[in-house]
Amino acid sequence: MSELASLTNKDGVAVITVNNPPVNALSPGVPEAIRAHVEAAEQDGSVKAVVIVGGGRTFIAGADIKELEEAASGAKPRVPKLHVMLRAIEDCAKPVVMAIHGSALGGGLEVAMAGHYRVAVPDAQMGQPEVNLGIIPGAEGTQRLPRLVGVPAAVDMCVSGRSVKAAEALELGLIDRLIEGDLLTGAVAFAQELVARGGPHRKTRERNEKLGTLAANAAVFAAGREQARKTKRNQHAPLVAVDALEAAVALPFEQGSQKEREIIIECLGTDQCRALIHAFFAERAVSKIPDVSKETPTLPIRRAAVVGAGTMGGGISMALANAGIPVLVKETDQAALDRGMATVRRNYENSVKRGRTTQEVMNARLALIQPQLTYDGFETADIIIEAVFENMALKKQVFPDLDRVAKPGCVLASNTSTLDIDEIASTTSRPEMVIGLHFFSPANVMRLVEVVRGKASSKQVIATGMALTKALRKVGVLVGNCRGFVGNRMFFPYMREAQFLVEEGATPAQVDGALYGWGMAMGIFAVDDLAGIDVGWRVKQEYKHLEKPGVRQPLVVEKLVAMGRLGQKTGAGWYRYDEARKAAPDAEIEALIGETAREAGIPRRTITTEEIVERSMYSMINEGARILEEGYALRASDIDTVYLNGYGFPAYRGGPMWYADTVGVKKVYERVAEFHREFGELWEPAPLLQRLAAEGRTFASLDAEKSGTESAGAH
Ligand code: 3H9
Repeated sequence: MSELASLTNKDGVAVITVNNPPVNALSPGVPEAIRAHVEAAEQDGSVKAVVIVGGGRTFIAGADIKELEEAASGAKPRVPKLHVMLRAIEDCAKPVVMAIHGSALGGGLEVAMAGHYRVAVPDAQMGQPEVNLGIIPGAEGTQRLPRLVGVPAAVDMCVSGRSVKAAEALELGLIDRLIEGDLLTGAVAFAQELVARGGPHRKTRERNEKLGTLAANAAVFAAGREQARKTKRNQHAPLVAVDALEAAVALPFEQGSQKEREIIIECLGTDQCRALIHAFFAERAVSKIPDVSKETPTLPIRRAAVVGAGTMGGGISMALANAGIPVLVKETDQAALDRGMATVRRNYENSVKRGRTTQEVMNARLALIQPQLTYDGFETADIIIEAVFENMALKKQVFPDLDRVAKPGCVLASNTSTLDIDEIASTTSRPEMVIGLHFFSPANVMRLVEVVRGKASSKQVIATGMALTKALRKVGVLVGNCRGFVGNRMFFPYMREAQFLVEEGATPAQVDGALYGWGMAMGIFAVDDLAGIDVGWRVKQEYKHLEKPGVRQPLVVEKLVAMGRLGQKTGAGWYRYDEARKAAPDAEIEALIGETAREAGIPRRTITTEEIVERSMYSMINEGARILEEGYALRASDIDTVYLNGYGFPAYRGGPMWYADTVGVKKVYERVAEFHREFGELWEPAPLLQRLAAEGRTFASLDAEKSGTESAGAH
C-alpha cells in the first residue's frame, strides 16, 4: 500500500499513520491512502477499532496549499475533494478515533471531525485557518464544526481563523479526551474502552443537538458578520464563511455541504485568495538564501546584550526575554535607564491586564532583563545589539567599544534603520561578525526584522541572524546594505508623495482616509505622528548632502519640526491629539499647508482618492523594482513579506510587488511614466519595471525564474 499512510494492528486496533512530511498535508495520494486503509481495517475481522495518527511532528496541517494555489491560479481548476475519504471514515462500522498532536488545521481538523472520537495531547492546536488564505473550510468543516462546538464557537473560529489548544477544545466538545502521556498508547487504550463499551458510535454529521434554529442563531450570525467587518476589514472570505455556517443550521447536511462547496469555489477565484496564498509561501521563502544553505552552522545565542534602553532597545530586550534569552541592557545615564525599564515594566503590566500573559510569566521575563550603566558582563554575550540614536557618528563611537568588550565569536548587530552597515562595521576589527538587525517598533510586537547583510558579514553570522529571528518568533528577511534597506527605502518615496499630495490640495485626513480605506493598517500621516516626525526628519538630515539641487522636496515637515509639532508625543503633529491620544484634524495645519503651497507657487486642486492610492502605491513599487534589480532584495516576494509584516500592508493585497502584478505591471509602468512626465525626475521609471511591462511579465514570474540563483546584497 501507499507509503503516504501506513497500517499496523495493535492489539485489535488498526493504527493508520499519515506519512507526508513535513506537516502531513493532504496532498494527492494522501486522502486515497487513508481511505484505503480505513476500508481495509473495516474488512479485517481481527480489527475492532481504528486510530488515525500523524507521523512525525504533527497530525495533519490541512489541504495541500500548493494544490489550492494551482486551483486559485486556474492552472488546475480542481478543488481538492476530500469528501469521499471523509465519508469512508464517518461511515466505518468500527469506531474511528483521531489521535491529535501538533496541528489539526483546516482539512486536518476536517478529517479529525469525520472520526467518531478525538483525543489530543495538551499542546495540540486545532483550527479552521482557511480565512487566512482567502477561502472558507471546504471539506465540510463549516458543517461539522458547529455540530461539535455549537454555532457561536464555530462562527468565532471560522471568522477569526484562530486555533484552540486541547484544553479549550475539550471544553468546547471538539475533542473527547486529553492524553497526558504517550499519545498512541492513550488513543489505543481509549479505542479499546469504546469497543468494550459497545456502540452506537455517532456520526458527527448526524449530531444536530447543538445547531439550534436560524431564528435562535440570528444574533450570532449578525455578530459574526460584524466581527468579520471589523477584524478582517475589506475581506470577502470571513463574511461568506458565516453564510456557510448559516447553511449548516438552515439546511440538511448534504445541502449545507453543497453550499459550502459553491462558496469555496467562488473564493478560490478571487484576487484576495491568490494574494493570501502568495503571502503564505512568500513568508516561507525568506529562509531560502541561495549562498547560505540551511546546513550553514549557526552560533548558539544563549545570552544577549543590548546597547540603549529607548523605545527600540527596550522592545528588543523584551523580545529576547520573551524567547527566554537573558539580556543585559546598557544606558549612559541612570534617568534614561530608569525611563526605559519603566516602559518595559508597563508594557508587561498591560499584557497581564489584558490577559495575554500571567503575573508569573511577567516576573520571569523581567528577571531576564538586567539594566546597567556599564559594559560589565558584555564579554559573556553571544550577541550584542546596538540600539542607540539613528546617528552615524554615535554608532561609530559605540562599535569600537563593542569590539573591545565582546568575546571572539560574538555577533555585533546594529538596529540601524537606514545607515550604512559597512561603515559601521569598518570601525571594528571584525567586520565579518557585524550585521544589521533592523527591528520594527514596537519591537516586542512587530514580526518583521530586516537582517542586513554587510559586504563582510560571514555566512555563519547571517545564518545566526536569521535563526535568531525565528527563535524570537519573528520573520527575518535578508536585505542588502543600501540606504533605508528595503522597507524604509520604499517608505521614503511613499512619504514624499503623501506630503506632495497635501501641498497640492489634499488634507492629511483625506490621504490617510484613502490609504486606510484601501486597506493599509494606518494612514501614513498617522504613522508619522506615532513614530515621531523628528525621527524621519533626523534620517533626512543624515542624507541631506545627497539631495539634488532643483529637485522638489516636501516643505511642510521642516516647519512642523521647527514648531515642535513632533506627533503624538508632543500632542500635535499632522493631527492634534487629546489626552487619550485620539487624533483630530487640525485647522492650523491645514492653513499652514495652504500657506506653504502658496508661497512655493504650488497650484492647489482637488485630489481624488484614486490619485492618492496610485501615487502612494506606485511610488513604492517603482522603488521596489529598483531594489530588486540592484540586488538588495533576493525576491519580489521578500519585498512583499517586508511590507506585510512591518508596514501594515494588507495581506489580502499580497504586498506591493504582488499588487503590481495584480493591477498589471504594464498599467503600473504607464502610470509611473505619466507621473514622470507630469512631476519630473523623482518619478523616473525603474528600468526593471519598464522591461517587465514591455515583455508582458510579472514580478512573480521573475521570482520563479531566478529562484535559487542570486543573493541579497551580494555586491
Ligand atoms: C485547507 O485545509 C482547506 C480545506 O478546508 C480543504 C479545502 C478543500 N500545504 O510553516 P512551516 C509547508 S487550507 C502545503 O515553516 P512550522 C511550508 O510551506 C490549509 N505545504 O512550519 C513549509 O515548506 P518549506 C489550512 C505546507 O512548523 C513547510 O511545510 N491549513 C502546508 O513553522 C514547513 O512549514 C493551514 O493554513 C500545507 N497545508 O509551522 C496551515 N503547511 O519548508 C498552514 C505547511 O518548503 N500551515 N506547509 O518552506 C501552518 O500554519 C504551519 O505550517 C504549521 C507548522 C503551523 C502547520
